[in-house]
Amino acid sequence: MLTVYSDLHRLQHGQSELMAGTLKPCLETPSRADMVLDAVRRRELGDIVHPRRHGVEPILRVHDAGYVDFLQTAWPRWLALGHDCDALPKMWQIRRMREAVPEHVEGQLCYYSMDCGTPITAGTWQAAEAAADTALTGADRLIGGERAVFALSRPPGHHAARDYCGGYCFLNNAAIAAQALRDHGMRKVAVLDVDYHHGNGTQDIFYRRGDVLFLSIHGDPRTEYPFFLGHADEKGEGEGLGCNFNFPLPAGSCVSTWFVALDCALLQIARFGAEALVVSLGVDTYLGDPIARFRLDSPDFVTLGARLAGLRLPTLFCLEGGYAVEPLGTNVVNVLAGFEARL
Ligand code: Q9C
Ligand code: ZN
Repeated sequence: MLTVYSDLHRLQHGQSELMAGTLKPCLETPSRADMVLDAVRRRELGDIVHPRRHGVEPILRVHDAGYVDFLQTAWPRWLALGHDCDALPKMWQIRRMREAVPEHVEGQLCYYSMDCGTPITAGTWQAAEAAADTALTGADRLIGGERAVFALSRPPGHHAARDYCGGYCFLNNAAIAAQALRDHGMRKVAVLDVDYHHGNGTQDIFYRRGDVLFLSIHGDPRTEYPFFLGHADEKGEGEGLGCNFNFPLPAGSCVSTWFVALDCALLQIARFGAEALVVSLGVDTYLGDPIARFRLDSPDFVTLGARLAGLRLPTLFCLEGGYAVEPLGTNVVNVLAGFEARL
C-alpha cells in the first residue's frame, strides 16, 4: 500500500494541554508520526511519497473562510500581544451569549476552538496544511486508480468542524479528502470513523449532505469526550437525513461488541452504494491507550483491516488518534496489512 507522508507535521508540537485541572504535556506529539512511519518502513508496506501542495481551495470546500483566515494569522497576532507561549482559549460562547466573531485574537481563539487541548503554535498552520495535502494526495491517487492509500496525516482532523478546531485537530483531513473525491467524480463517498472519540467535525461538515455517508463507532458521549455530539439519534438533516450513523458504545466495551458495531456500519456502507471509502483511522481503541477505554488488542487491528477490505472499495486511510505511542506503529500498520491480507 502506498503511504503519503510529510515531515512538516513536526511544526505542530504544542507544549501543553489542560487535563484534570493542570497543564500536562501534549499527548498529540511528533513522535506519534515517527512511530507510524517507522512501522511502515519496517513492515515494508510499500512506497512512501511526499504530498503535493494543493493550496487553500480544496480546504475551503469544507471549512469556513473566516476560520481558515484565523488559523493562518492567529500565531503572529498572538505573538504581537507579547506572549511567548502557545495559544490556548480560556472561555466559550455558551448558552444565550452572542454568536458573533470577536475582533480581538484572544476572543477569536475562544470563538474558533472547542476545547483547551489544542494549542496553536508557530507552525500550526503549516503542519495542518501539510496534513490536508497528505490526505488530498491520497485522494488523487485513488482517483488515479490506486486500490488503497495510507495518508499518514498529523495533526489529526476528525474533531475539526466547518469553523472550529479541537481535540488536537485543526483541518479535517478526512473530510477534505472525501470532498475532493466527490469533486473528482466519485458520486457517493462514505467516511467511516473508527477512532475512540466521536468524529464530531466530520459529522458537522456532512450532516446535511446526501452524497457523503458518515459513520462513527466511539465511546458513548454521555460519558466520553466530546460529550456534545455523537449520540445514536443523530441521523442527518434535510438531504442528509439517513446519511449519518453513530454507534456509541459504553466505555469499557469488549472487542466482540466493537466488531458487532463495525458489521452494522459496513452493512450501511454497502447499502448506501458508496464508490469510495475514507477511513478515519484512530487506534485509541487500543486497550493500552492512556485516554480511551475500549479493549482492542494489536491482533484485532489486523481483523479490522481485513473486514474493511471486504467492502471492495477504493479506500483512503487517514491517521487520527492513538496515544499509546510505543505500540502505535504496530497497531496502525496491522490495519493496513490486514486490509492487504499481507502479514
Ligand atoms: N481526559 C483524537 O483522538 N481530550 N483526539 C480528552 C480525556 C481530548 C482526542 C481528555 C481528546 C481528543 C484525534
Ligand atoms: Zn480519538
